[in-house]
Amino acid sequence: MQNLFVMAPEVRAAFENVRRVESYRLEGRLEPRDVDVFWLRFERYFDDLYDALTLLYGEREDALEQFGQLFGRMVAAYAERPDDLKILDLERQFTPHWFQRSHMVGYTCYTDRFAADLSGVRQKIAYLEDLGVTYLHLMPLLQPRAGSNDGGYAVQDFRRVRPDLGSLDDLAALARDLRQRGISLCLDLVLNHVAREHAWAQRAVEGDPRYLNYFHTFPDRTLPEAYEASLPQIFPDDAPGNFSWIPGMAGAGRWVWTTFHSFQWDLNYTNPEVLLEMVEIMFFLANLGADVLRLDAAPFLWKRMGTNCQNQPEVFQLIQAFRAILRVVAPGVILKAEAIVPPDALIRYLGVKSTVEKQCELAYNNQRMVLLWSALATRRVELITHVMHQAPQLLIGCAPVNYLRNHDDIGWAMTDGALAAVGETPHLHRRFLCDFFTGAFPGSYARGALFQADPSSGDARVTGTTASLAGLETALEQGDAEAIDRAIRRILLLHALILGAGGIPVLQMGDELGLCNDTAYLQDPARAGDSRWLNRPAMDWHRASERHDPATVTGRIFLGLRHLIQTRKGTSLLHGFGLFQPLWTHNSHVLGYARRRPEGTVLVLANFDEGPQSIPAEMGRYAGLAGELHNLLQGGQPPPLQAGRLELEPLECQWLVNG
Ligand code: OTU
Repeated sequence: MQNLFVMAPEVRAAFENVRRVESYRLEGRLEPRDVDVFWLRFERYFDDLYDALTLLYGEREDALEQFGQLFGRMVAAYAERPDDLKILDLERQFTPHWFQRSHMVGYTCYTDRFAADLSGVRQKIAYLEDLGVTYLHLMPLLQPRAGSNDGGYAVQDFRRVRPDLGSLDDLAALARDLRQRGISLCLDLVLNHVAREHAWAQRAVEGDPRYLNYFHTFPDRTLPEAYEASLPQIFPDDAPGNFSWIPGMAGAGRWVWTTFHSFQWDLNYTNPEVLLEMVEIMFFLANLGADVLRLDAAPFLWKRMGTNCQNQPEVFQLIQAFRAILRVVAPGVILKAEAIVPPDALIRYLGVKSTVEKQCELAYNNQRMVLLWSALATRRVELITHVMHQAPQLLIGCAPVNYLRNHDDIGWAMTDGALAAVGETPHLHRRFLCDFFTGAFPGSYARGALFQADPSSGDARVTGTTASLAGLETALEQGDAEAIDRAIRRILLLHALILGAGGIPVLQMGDELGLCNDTAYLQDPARAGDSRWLNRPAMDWHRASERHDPATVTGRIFLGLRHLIQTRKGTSLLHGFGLFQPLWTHNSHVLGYARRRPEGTVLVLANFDEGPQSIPAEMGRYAGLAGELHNLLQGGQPPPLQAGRLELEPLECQWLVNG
């Protein structure tokens, strides 16, 4: 067996050979300078790519051939990349931290639920600009399977847009419009699985050996059971287990690996052809004009017996390969890891020491999201402060995506160790959070639902919109003005914390208007079994028309949010490059952290209590703010001080700086 590692000189020689052949082909199609740029980048990222592919596939007889194939496809995709995107690539290579600027503010929505279709989204760009959005994540929009399709995460055809949303041309036109107006487009790369109706899966069912090898399939339960022994269940409620029996598949029927639903078939990345296919889809989306690719379910890409089959070392080699390939062909495009995993695992998706700049540029900050909700329910900040203290500093060149809600559930992913450290009993605290956010706990203002309650483990997750979880739905129903006021304060407090941080804050569609839970999904058989639809309401354009009226609830939320967004954009102190220092404020209700930049420091304080609270005024000096304090969120006014203490209103957030 050959090993690419051992025969590195031969590989280099082969590479030189391919390079000559491909140069010849490239030259017919591109300006000589473009060809030079390609090779410069290829030289720069060759080692990252080579190391990753060698570790993944170096033992295979056909490794060199596969490498040659990949190479040819990179050349072709580069040759096809539109000129305007090539300029953008250059621009972003000169400003590699373009996505770290404090003007970056994201927004996530479903195309149909926001504006009917892609041309509808084009017409709503002004709305996004009004809010201050510069990054738009459109939820999966490629052709999914008919019927239940996990909100589009079961893709049947990666080369087509879902017909009712528009065409590929519409998508390219939207991407162009957004770019012209300074908004980056994020699209999903659903790379862990395909719909069972996808052509690859269909060919596999027919028994085609090439396509059987695109999936993990088994003739009987022996291996699936051995794997199951250490596998968790992602959707225990409606999709128990990790394997599905497909009668008649390849003749006698086979078990197929299906981590999520039985209609989502996991791809087999031990087969380099699968990587090649996905790389082509990545090029396709990049050349359509996507700026950010969201790597859906990234942790699951590689399976290993005896493990939970998440975050395996090969996952990071795959990401390293994807990233190196993109850096050569379309370096203006960055990767976002969708890895809802514990912090020590999450940090690996952003790169740790030796792998810095070889992993994703962005990753969801799931932990922060969960802890903010926990702090809101308990009105206490010990846990979030403790976890912030433990968290490693993010490396330069990558950024968290800070969010409160997305289209999924909230899983109470704090570790038992962290809970024990602040005196909580892990299972009781998680149980409390479920009870609190479903409104079952006495005195709770929240209105949410359970998702995937697993009686065997006692685990459950929660769904609901930000507004409903923050008490707005209950308060509106009761017509209680004070409760409405508190709910609005909670919504703004939480947003002030994702906006008053580094990384990219991303808002969930509807949160800017305080949209509450949507139970209409219960009437639709394709969605009724999935309570995550509760927090995926359709846009309410009537409510949106009230957004500038401060006398309405909608207006108070929208204008409050817009104020936070504009304040964020008005300071360089929230640029992604900064040191993050959590502080203990000597008050269990008041969260505090400092962000330091060469030009100054901002001290963020957040009172999670429903009454006024105060902290020692020396906290400012302790955080590194020497002179008089000014609250950016109050037009630069000094915060109220009383008897040597800094005062915060109920549920107030302050961003303090020196004058
Ligand atoms: C993602 O989420 C998507 O966000 C979900 O909407 C999809 O259903 C799913 O993938 C399948 O495509 O389990 O509860 O660590 O947690 O990939 C959500 C990552 C999920 C997983 C995540 C997954």
